[in-house]
Amino acid sequence: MEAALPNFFFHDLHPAPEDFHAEVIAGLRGENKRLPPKLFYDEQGSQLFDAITRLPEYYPTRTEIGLLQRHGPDMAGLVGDDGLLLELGSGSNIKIRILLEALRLQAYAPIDISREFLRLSAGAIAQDHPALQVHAICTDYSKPIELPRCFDTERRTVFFPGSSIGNFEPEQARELMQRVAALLGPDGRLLIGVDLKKDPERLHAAYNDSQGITACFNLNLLTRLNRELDADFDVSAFRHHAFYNEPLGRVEMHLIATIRQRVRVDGCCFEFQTGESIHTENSYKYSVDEFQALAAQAGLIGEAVWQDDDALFSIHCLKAA
Ligand code: AVI
Repeated sequence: MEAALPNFFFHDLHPAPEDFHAEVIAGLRGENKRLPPKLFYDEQGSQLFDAITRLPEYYPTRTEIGLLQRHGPDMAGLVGDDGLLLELGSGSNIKIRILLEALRLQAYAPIDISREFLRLSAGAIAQDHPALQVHAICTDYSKPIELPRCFDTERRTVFFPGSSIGNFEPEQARELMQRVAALLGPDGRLLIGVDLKKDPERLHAAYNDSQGITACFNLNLLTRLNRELDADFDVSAFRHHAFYNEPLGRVEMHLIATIRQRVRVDGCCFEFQTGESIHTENSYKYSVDEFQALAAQAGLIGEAVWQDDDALFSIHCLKAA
């Protein structure tokens, strides 16, 4: 733990590269090859994701920001004063800056797997809010989180924006929300952004942008494996593929091998046929009722839900049942 400013603390619990190794090898060994989406977020991947959030086709970020601007005071009323707010997958800090205008917090704990990105964005919040204790935690929040001991505040809010919950399989999403419910305690609230089901064409455009930034984001995963896991992917021999799988209610992202090839990852060998895919991400879309039913299975009940006029995106406020 190090202090850059008197109110800024950085807790580095980043998983070691060996922790990724087993997941990557197991994912590529299966009959249907897959890689976990959390691997997107190295420094370059976080910057590419930031660029995605500004694309004209990618409506979720600006729509969620609009909801926070419009309903921030109502959210603050439900969350209450002087508590701790944990943000899962904090990334860049645009959304929390809007909430901080409305909330009166004692402490803010952004949690993200991308170390330098987190250090910079959380440090900037600490600088601009000298009365706020900022405890940045670099870790994989898809696993159970050990909170530093300084977090004994009674009132806890978890802010989980961006519809990152949609990147989990519904069963894993339920487990994650169950862990969040235990963290919240009786007075806590979960404020969670959830992308809504909508016209498939709009979804297709959001994940197949005309500038090709989403394609770069997807392909960067292979560059990362080359660098960090001693792999030898020829990145130019794969292409981005994304589509809405309507029966399953999710956008799927894949990397498709354009030629037959053999790749080595950390000494292990993998064969690819032409057209074979590595499934890199699912992004589930939920109606308000579907999401509330999932949250109920995790022991959370809805207190309020906000959505934009075009019904593109929702923010739910949930509390322990
Ligand atoms: C972070 N997550 C919610 C994004 C999404 O929309 O599923 C990641 C993303 N993938 C492609 N574009 C954006």
